[in-house]
Amino acid sequence: MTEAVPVRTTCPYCGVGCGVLAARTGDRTVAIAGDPDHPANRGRLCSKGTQLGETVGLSGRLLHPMIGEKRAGWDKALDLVARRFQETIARHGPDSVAFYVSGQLLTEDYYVANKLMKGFIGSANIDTNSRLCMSSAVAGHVRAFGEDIVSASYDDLDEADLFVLVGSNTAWCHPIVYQRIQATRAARGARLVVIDPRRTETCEDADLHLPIRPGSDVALMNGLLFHCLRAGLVDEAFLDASVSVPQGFWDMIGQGSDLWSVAKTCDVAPEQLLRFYDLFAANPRTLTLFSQGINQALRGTDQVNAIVNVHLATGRIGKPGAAPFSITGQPNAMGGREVGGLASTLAAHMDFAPDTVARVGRFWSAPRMANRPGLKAVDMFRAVGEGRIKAIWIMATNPAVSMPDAGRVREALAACPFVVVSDVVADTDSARFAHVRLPAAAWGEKDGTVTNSERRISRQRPMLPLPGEARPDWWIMAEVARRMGWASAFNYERPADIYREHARLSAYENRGTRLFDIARHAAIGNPAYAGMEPWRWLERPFADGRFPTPDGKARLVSVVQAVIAEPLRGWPLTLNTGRYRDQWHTMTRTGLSPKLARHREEPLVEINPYDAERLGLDDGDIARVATPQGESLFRVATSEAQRRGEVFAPIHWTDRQSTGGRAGLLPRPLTDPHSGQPGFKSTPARLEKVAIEWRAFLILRGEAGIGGLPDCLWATRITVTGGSLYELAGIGEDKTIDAFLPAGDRIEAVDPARGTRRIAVIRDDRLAAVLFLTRTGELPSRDWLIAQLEAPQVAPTLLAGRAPGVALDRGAIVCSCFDVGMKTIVAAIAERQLVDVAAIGQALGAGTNCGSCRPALARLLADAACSREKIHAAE
Ligand SMILES: Nc1nc2c(c(=O)[nH]1)N[C@H]1C(S)=C(S)[C@@H](COP(=O)(O)OP(=O)(O)OC[C@H]3O[C@@H](n4cnc5c(=O)[nH]c(N)nc54)[C@H](O)[C@@H]3O)O[C@H]1N2
Ligand SMILES: Nc1nc2c(c(=O)[nH]1)N[C@H]1C(S)=C(S)[C@@H](COP(=O)(O)OP(=O)(O)OC[C@H]3O[C@@H](n4cnc5c(=O)[nH]c(N)nc54)[C@H](O)[C@@H]3O)O[C@H]1N2
Ligand code: SF4
Ligand SMILES: [Mo]
Repeated sequence: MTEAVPVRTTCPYCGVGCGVLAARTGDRTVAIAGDPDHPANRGRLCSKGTQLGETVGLSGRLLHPMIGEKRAGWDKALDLVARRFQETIARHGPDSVAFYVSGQLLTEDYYVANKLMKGFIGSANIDTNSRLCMSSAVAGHVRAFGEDIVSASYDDLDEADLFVLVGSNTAWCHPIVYQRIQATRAARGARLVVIDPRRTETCEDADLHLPIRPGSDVALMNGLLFHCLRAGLVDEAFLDASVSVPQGFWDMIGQGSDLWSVAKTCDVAPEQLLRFYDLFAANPRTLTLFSQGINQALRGTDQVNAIVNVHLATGRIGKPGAAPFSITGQPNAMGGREVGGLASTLAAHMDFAPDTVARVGRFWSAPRMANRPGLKAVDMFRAVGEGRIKAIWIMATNPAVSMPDAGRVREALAACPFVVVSDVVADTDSARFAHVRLPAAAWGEKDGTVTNSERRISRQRPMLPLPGEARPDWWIMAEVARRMGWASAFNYERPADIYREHARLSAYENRGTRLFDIARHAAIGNPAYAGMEPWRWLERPFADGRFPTPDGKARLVSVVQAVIAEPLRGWPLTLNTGRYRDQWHTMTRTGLSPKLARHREEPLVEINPYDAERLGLDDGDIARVATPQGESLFRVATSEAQRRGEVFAPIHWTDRQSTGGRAGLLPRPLTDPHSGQPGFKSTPARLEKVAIEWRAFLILRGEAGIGGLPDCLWATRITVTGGSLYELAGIGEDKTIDAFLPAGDRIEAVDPARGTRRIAVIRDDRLAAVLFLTRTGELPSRDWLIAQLEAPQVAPTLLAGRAPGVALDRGAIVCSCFDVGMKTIVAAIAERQLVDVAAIGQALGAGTNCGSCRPALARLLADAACSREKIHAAE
C-alpha cells in the first residue's frame, strides 16, 4: 500500500473540530496531516490530533459482542438487549430503562438514540455526558436568547481586539483556537486576559491573568457591567431595540459592585481588576470565551448569564469580533444539542411543550412520545442505584470514571439488573459492570457528521475497514429497535438516510421559529452527503439584533454572586479538577500513544508550596486526597501556579492505568439547579502524606502488562515505544512485584545495604523486562532503558541503566512531536543563550510542528531569565 490517497475527515477529540487528512499506509496504520482547506484549523493540528496515527491499532479493541465473558454472535447479543429492555418496560414502565450517551457519538448515532428513547420507548431517560460538560451553557443560552445558540464563530477570532478567556485552559484544551488567538495577537496586537484561579500555560503570554477565587465569576462580571454602566458603555439603543431588561436589574448590578468590594470577593488586587475593566472598556471588539471553569459549577448557569449580560448590555454581540463564546468540549457536543440528546430537550432545538411533543410525534409517527423531561445524568445514576432504573445502555462514555461521586455510580452499576456498554475498547472501568458489551466502530472507521463549537458541520469519513465484528453505533441501535418491533421507523441503510431525516425534522413546521434549520439538506443525495464540505448552519448569529424569543428580544438575567463558603472544618482545601495537554478523558485512545504518554506520566496533585510545607509534602511524595465522597492517591507536585488553599488533579486516570489518580471518586454529586451540571471544579478536600518505603520502575516489552497492575500501594502504567513503563511505590516487602516479571533469563544486581535491586529479564536474546527498585537512593532516567526494548542486542550496561560512559537524562517530555525533554531545553537555553521560542525551535526542533508546547517553552525561557536576574542581583 504505497500510494495512499488521504481521506478528508475530522479530529475525534475536542470541539475545535479540526479537519484531518488521513491516509492509510498499511493494515492498521494511518498517516496524519492537518487539512489546509478546513476552515477551523487551516492545516494546523495540536499534539493530540498530530498523534492520531498512534491510536488506530487494534490493541485493546473490543472486536466481538460479548455476553458476560463469552463471545456471542450479533444476533444473540442484539436479541438479548432487545428482549431485556422490552421485558423491563413491560413490567416496570418506560421510565425503568435509560440510555446514557455521549458527545463523542456522531450526529446520526445520536439522532437514532434520541428517537428510539423519546419516540418509541416513550421515556426521556436519555442523557449524555454533555450534561457534565455543556449543559449550563445550554441553560444560559436558552435563558438569554430563547434558544441554545452559540453566539460567535471562529471568524471572530480573526476580528477581535480583546480576548477574555474565562475558566478555560485554551492552550491545552482548545489548542488550535489558542493558536488562532495568538496569530491574531501577532498580526494585529490584540490583547489577551485570562481569568482562572490557576496560572495555566494559557496565561503564559497573556497581557493579564486574574487568579480569582474559585466561584467568584458572577461578582467579577457584575462588577464589570457596573463599571461599563458608569463609563457610559451601556448600549441604550441596542437595549431598547433588542433586549428586555428585568425589573430592578440595574439596582442588582450596582450592589457590591464597586471596585474594592469586587476585588475582595474575587481575591485579586484592585489595580489588576481595574486593568481588566479598562481593557474591556477600551475594546468594543471583545470576544469572551468560556468553558468548564464557568460551566462546571453549582452556579454555572448564572455564571454563563453573568457573561452574556455584559455582552448584551454593551451591544457586543452579533458584530464582528464581539460576542460571548461558549467553546465546546467534545467533537460532537453541538450535534448532540442539535438532535436534542439531553434529557431536558426533545429534538431539533425543541422542548417538551405539548404542541412540540405532538409535532415531533407526528413527524416520527411515534407510538409513544415522552411528554416530559427525563432524568439528568446525576439523577439518572441515582435512580439506577435506587433500583428505579433497571436497565441502562451506556454508549461512548465511561461514567464509572467521569461521573461525580463515581464510587456510588460504580455501586449503582454493580447492582443494576441489566447493563449494556457499547464501546470501542474491550476493558474500561464501566465495561467491567456490563452484562453485554457491544463492539462499536471507532474513529477512522465511522462515517457521519459532527458539529464543532462554531456550528460547523463536518464529515467524519472512514479510511480503515471495520475490524472484527465492530459495527457503527447507529446500526447497533437500529437493529435493537427493529427487534423491539419498530422496523419501519428504523429502516436505515446508511448514515445519509438518518442525516436527511434529521434535516427534515429541523425544518418541520419550523416557519422561522427555530434558528436551527438545516432544510437545505433535507433531500441531500448520497454522493452529495459523501462529498459534503464543512459548512456552518448559522453564519453570523444575531447580526440583525433579533433573538429567537416570542418578542424577538434577548433577555438580561438578574444573577447575584452566591456567598462563597469558608472551608469546612476538617476539609481545609478546595479541590479543582481538569485536563492535561496530551490526554483525552479516560485515556482509552490517547493512552495508546507513546508520544502523548510522556508529557505527564502520572496523575499529579498540584499544590502551592506554602500548603505543601505545612502538610510536610515534597515533590514526588505520594499523598492521599480525601473528600466527603471518597479518596484516592496522587503524586505530589508543588506549584506556584496554584493559589493557596487550592489543589488541582487531572481527570484522566482509571483503574486500567493506575491504582490512584481517581479524580471522579472525589467530587460531590451536587448540581446547578437550572442545568443539572455537576460542580466539578470545587470540592472540599484534605491531603495527607502517605508513607512509602521503596520506589521502583518496571519496563515490560510488548503488551504483557496491559491486563493489570502490580500489587502495591502505588502503580501507574503508560504506553512506551515497544512496551509499558510502570512507576511503583510501596511499603514493606517489595518482592511481591517480582511476580509481574515475565519468564526468561534473569540478571540481577542486589545491594541489601542500600535496599537496591536491579533485575533484567532476557528472552529470545532480547530485553523482556527491567525492574529498578530502591529504598534510599535515586532511580536512573527511564529513557535509555525504554529504548533498549527495541534494541537489536542486549546492552552490557543494562543494570547500570545507561549506555557506557554517557549519562543521558532529557527530563520530562515537553515537545511530544520531537521528543524533546525539559532538561535538554533548559541546558540549550543556558548554553546557546536562546532568547525566544523560535530560537529554541531552530536549535532543537521543539515547538516547530504542532505548536502545543510553545506556551511551555515560553515558561522555561521566563524561568531562565528570572534565574539569570537573580544571579545578576546576587553578583
Ligand atoms: N487535552 C485535552 N483537551 C480537551 C479535553 C481533554 O480531555 N484533554 N477534553 C475536551 C472537553 S470534553 C472539554 S469539556 C474541554 C474543557 O476545557 P477547559 O474548560 O479549558 O478545561 P478544564 O481543565 O476542565 O478547566 C478549565 C479551567 O477552569 C478553571 N477554573 C476552575 N474553577 C474556576 C472558577 O471558579 N472560575 C474560573 N474563571 N475558572 C475556574 C480551572 O482552573 C481550569 O484551568 O476540553 C476539551 N479538550
Ligand atoms: N472530576 C471531573 N470529572 C469530569 C470532568 C471534570 O472536569 N472533572 N469533565 C467532564 C466532562 S466535560 C466530560 S466531557 C466527561 C468525559 O468523560 P467520558 O465521556 O466518560 O470520557 P471518555 O474517555 O471520552 O469516554 C468515551 C468512551 O467512549 C469510547 N468511544 C470512543 N469512540 C467511540 C465510538 O465511536 N462509539 C462508542 N460506542 N464508544 C466510543 C471510548 O473508548 C471511551 O470508553 O468527563 C466529565 N467528568
Ligand atoms: S485542537 Fe487538537 S484535539 Fe482539538 S480538534 Fe484540533 S487537532 Fe483535534
Ligand atoms: Mo466535556
